[in-house]
Amino acid sequence: MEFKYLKIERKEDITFIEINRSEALNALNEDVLGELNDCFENLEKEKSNRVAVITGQGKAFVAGADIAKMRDFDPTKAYEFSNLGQSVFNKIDRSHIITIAAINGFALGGGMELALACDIRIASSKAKVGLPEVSLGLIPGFGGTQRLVRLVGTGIACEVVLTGNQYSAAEALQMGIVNKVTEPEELLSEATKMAKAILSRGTNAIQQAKRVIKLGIEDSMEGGLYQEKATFSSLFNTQEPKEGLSAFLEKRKPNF
Ligand code: DAK
Repeated sequence: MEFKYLKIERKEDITFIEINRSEALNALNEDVLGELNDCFENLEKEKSNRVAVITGQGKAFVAGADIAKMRDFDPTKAYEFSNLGQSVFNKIDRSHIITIAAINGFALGGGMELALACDIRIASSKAKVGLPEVSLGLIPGFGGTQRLVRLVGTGIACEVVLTGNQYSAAEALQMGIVNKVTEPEELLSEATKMAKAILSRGTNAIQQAKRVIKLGIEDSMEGGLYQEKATFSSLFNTQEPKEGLSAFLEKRKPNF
């Protein structure tokens, strides 16, 4: 896969996606969003793509949606742009591929929304996160108002969205926005370690677990529990539980 703004590398079964639009701190315009869409569409065709790490080049993860681009929007154009961003981030959120955001620097506005669309967030101690849209007379438009509240609850989501403040990695950890903070030079190795742990587990199990977790957020407790038992049961149509359970009883590593 060749892209102008994305550098894709596959190492040890992990796909690394680096956003590289350095002249604008990796800000998201239609081209970058289009490439992210095409990248996931391609990765999803291949079952062996199971875990992806998304990061940014330089001092930013992504510094937001492209401010220069948005200045001349009318309501129709704004709706189309929001629709494009939401559909790309939904694709990432709902993908069978498990995604880890390795937040190397500024993850602001659309950048934080991209990180929120990923399944797991690891931040460098130098990262800064926030949703500054209200300081530009906007609201988050790529899913931030909805994903953040589901992740951290209404109180923290209201603080982040309504103040537009930026938060350090340590603050983001305390608020439950990121899973983990590492030294900058250890960011990718920590993401790799987490990716490898996931890759070592049952292939169907990890994909179905992600699917059920995400379905459950949208559903009632009852609906989510139904999905859980139906999926738990359907895994027994595959060889994975047999192998996993036998390996435990035979005191060996499973070979999924
Ligand atoms: N868009 C475009 N260019 C950007 C940018 C961005 N978001 N962020 C930075 N840049 C550009 C700068 O303009 C500068 O370009 P030159 O002047 O060199 O040509 C270059 O990147 C380097 O930036 P700085 O010189 O500012 O770098 P500093 O280290 O001094 O500062 C910073 C870094 C990240 C603190 C600062 O650049 C900054 O505050 N950037 C803006 C951050 C921000 O406000 N992000 C949120 C954007 S709003 C919606 C759809 C989507 C959204 C909302 C609604 N609908 C359609 C309804 C989403 C909105 C957003 O994401």
